[in-house]
Amino acid sequence: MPRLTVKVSSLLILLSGISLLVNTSPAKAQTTIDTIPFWDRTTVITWFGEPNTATYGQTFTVPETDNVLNSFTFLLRQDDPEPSPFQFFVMAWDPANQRAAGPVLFASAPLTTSDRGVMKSYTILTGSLRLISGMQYVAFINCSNLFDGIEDNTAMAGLTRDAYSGGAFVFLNNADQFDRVRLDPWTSNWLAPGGDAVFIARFLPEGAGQVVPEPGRWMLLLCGGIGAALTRGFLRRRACRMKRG
Ligand SMILES: [Ca+2]
Ligand SMILES: [Ca+2]
Repeated sequence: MPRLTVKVSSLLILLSGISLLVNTSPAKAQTTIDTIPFWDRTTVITWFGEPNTATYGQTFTVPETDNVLNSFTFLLRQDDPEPSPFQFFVMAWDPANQRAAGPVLFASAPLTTSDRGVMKSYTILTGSLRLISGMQYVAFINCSNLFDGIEDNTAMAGLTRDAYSGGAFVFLNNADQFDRVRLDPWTSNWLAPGGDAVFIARFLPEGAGQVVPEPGRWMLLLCGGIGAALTRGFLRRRACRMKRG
C-alpha cells in the first residue's frame, strides 16, 4: 500500500559557510531552474524508500537553447536510523501516459543518505547529458535495485504550489521492480496541482563542457558526483498526513 504522506516539520536551518569546493573558478550554468526560493523550509514529502515508494522525481522541460543537463539537486532528509540507498536517474517523460519512457539516459552509482534528521542537498553531476530542447524528462531517485530487507525512510523537500510550470513532482510505488517506471502511471499533483519538488536543475549550451555548480544558499560539498549541503535542522514533527487511497 502506498505510504506517501505530507509532513510539516519545524525546521531551523543554519546556513553555514561553504567548506569545500573543488573548482576555484566555477562558472555559471546558462539556465538554472531553482525552486528553493519557493520552499517554506518546513514542507516535506514522506516517505521515499524501502519497502514501497521507491521512486521520487521531478519532471522538467529542457530550455530552448541550453539543452545539456549539467547537474540536478534534490533536498533529502533521512528519517530512519538506517540510511536510504538510492540511485539518481534521468529518462524521457511521456506526459500523455504519465510515465517514464525509453532508455535510461543517466544513472548514477549507488548513493546513500546520511545524518539522520538533517535536511541536506544532494547534487548529482550529470556532466554533459545532451537532451532535446522543448521535450519533457524526469529526474528521479530510485532504490528498487538496492533493497536489502531493511526498511528505510527518507523525506524530500517539497512545495505546496506550482512554482515551476514546466514539470511537477511525481512518484511511483514500484518497490523493487524498477521496470515499472516505464509501465505504470506515476502520481502527480500530490501536494498541489502541478506541485513541485524542491530542486535545482542546471543547463548549459552544447559545447560548454563540464561546470561545477557555484556554492549557493545550500553550499555544495562535492564528492564523487554527489554534493551534500550543509543545512541543519531541528525537527519537531507535526501534522498533516495525506494518505493515498
Ligand atoms: Ca533498505
Ligand atoms: Ca510544476
